[in-house]
Amino acid sequence: MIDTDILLRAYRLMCTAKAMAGTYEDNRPICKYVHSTSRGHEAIQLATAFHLLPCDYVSPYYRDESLLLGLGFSPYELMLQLLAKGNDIFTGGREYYSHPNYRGADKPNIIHQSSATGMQAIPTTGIAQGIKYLEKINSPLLNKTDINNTGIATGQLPTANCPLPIVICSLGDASVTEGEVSESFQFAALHQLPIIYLVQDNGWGISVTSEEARTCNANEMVKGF
Ligand SMILES: Cc1ncc(C[n+]2csc(CCOP(=O)(O)OP(=O)(O)O)c2C)c(N)n1
Ligand SMILES: [Mg+2]
Repeated sequence: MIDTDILLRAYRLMCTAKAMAGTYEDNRPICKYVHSTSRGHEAIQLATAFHLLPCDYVSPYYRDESLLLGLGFSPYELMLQLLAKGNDIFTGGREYYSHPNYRGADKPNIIHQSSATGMQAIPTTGIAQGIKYLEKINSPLLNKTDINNTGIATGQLPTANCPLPIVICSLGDASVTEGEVSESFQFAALHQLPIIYLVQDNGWGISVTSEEARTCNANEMVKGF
């Protein structure tokens, strides 16, 4: 049973995402840069965000606006990137909307995003490879999250309160047809890396339907691995 406080937090953020999408649509002449909203994807994105700890790594894609809200970024912070403002916290207004990067003790780490779809797969899989290596040599460099203090902790071994980091690579269904993504899946399965590929399957890649673009979905594809 999910705690009522968590459900209320999620519902408020879903309403926030809906209001933001409506605001962008209503102000097309101002929001003239490319933006995709998280409409219809809110629940999975918020559920993902709520599970993440500051020691974790996440590579969201351009549709993961609700995930960013769930991590604690504010609508104002996100809109600074939408409007290409110099004080955008991610890239100083040099990237499309919802292309974040972040390195701080309070939230999971986000590496820089490319605007080419699926390109986060290989570098993000590389993070998982690095984490596995640090685990293997029991390195003090491996950051963990002290759940009681909700801060970063370093130390030799994971404990119940200091779990090991996890990596999330978020993808759309159409990007999974790309070679880079296949290469990442192969490598992660082969080396059993600590990564979750979150594929948000909305049946579309812009104007191309899933039937026009692929023979199977991501789940059916990875069963072969
Ligand atoms: C390498 C590359 N090819 C094409 C594009 C143009 N493009 C942007 S979004 C997109 C569709 C991606 O669909 P999907 O991965 O299913 O994500 P969705 O938008 O449906 O969530 C395409 C083809 C791109 N950005 N990068
Ligand atoms: Mg899609």
